[in-house]
Amino acid sequence: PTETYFAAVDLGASSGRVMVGTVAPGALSLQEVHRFPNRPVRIGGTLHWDILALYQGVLDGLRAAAEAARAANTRLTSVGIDSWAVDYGLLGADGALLGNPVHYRDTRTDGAAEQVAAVLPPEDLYAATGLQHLPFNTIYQLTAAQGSSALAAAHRLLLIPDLISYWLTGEAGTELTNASTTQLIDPRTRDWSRAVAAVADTLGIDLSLFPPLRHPGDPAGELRPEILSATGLEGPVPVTAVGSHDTASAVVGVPATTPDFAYIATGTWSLAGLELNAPVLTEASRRANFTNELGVDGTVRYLRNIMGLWMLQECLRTWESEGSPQDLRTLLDEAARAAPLRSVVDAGAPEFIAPDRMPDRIAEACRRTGRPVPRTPAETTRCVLDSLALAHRRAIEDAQRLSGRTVRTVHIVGGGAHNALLCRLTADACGLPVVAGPAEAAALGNVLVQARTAGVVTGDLPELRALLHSTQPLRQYEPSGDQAAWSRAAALVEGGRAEGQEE
Ligand code: LFR
Repeated sequence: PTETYFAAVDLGASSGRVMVGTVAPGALSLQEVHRFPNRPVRIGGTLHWDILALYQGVLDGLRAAAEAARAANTRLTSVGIDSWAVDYGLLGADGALLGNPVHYRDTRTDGAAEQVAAVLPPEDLYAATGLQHLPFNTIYQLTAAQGSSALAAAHRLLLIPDLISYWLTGEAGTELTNASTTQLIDPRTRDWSRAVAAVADTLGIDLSLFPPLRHPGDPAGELRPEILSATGLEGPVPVTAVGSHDTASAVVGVPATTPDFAYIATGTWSLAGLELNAPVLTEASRRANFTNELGVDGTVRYLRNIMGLWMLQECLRTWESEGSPQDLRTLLDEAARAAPLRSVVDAGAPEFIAPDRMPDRIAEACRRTGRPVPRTPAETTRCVLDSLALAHRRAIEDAQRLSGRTVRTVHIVGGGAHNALLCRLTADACGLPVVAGPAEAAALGNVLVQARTAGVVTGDLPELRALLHSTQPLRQYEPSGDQAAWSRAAALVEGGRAEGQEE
């Protein structure tokens, strides 16, 4: 057949999936062959990832991918793996996993930022790594893990996609886009930061635990014989390094047709910003809490983390546990009719990172800032979506100001592209047209990098994006509504932030 088949493993904070991407000249399609829940487990007061369940989900997915390829009389050309960032597993001298990876939302990092700041001031850390301050950056996790028996026994540290890749192939590497979220990488050299390395000993961080860096498009081994027999795949099947940070793959998956775009990768998080050729490491950028994560093909993902649909997911979970489960569709319909911009909170605030009691915490934030407290689930939902739209607007404004670039189109990719209300409110808040889709941008970006490595597609990011634009269903939202009302609401959130916590 003229079609080539690729498997994309995409692990998100609430579910994992294995997709089969089919690529032919001028054609690109994606089929979900397996989706499985990602259910973190709290044990002994610590929140963990159930990494073995995720691994099993990957194997089941690869088996389904093998069937899909067989049904089309072909084989998989390669496999690519991406997941959320910053978290890692530790391996002992014999290669055994030393405990379940700790979830980035766990509170073990409380206080770690102060410890790091005492050794490397925040200004210097930002100048060296360009990473926005998030309490869970790997540098803080490693600082917090100091003295733990697992870290003491560790011979190797693998970021989540690298860990899955290692189990599938037996080969270890540290993929660069994801490594850039550790806060141990210099975005100018795209290598380990010398400034951080100089203080690593003092912080108890052993950089030699990381296997050598590899880049999107690099070979990452071949599926081991026992994986082939467990999944029914016909070997050899290479694993190709992709943008293994899901957001890096999602940015590849933005179907932009011009360079003057901003993107918002929506899902558990909203990652809103620009694609740049060089990092912005100014003090203004640090104060605005903008990050310079590394992207595919030498790019920089200049963006801010915004709470995203996590706030709504957590509300739904709370309502359900309180015995009043809500139907999301009905809730969104009601929220669309609810009074606009009545209650707004700062959807960039770290106070919303931790799980549990989300409706109460939103109500508390409204109360604290003198906003009307949402009374119903629909009003809370409207508050979350208005607040996200405002945070999107602020991120895109700040990104332009700090980078000197101008944005004419906003692309919403990821799960939130299905949320028509969120897309419409974002267009209104930004006063810019929004192009929504594809929802599976991360898997598509993953597939495209594999396909280019295999020689099935050619070109730089604009060519890959042109293929997305011509093959994926997209929806356009034109801005409407009352710009002045959005500006007033933005000023209110801004005021609340000035009085409240620093970002
Ligand atoms: C999105 C994401 C974000 C990262 C967060 C934590 O899935 O990868 O980019 O900041 O999860 O890892």
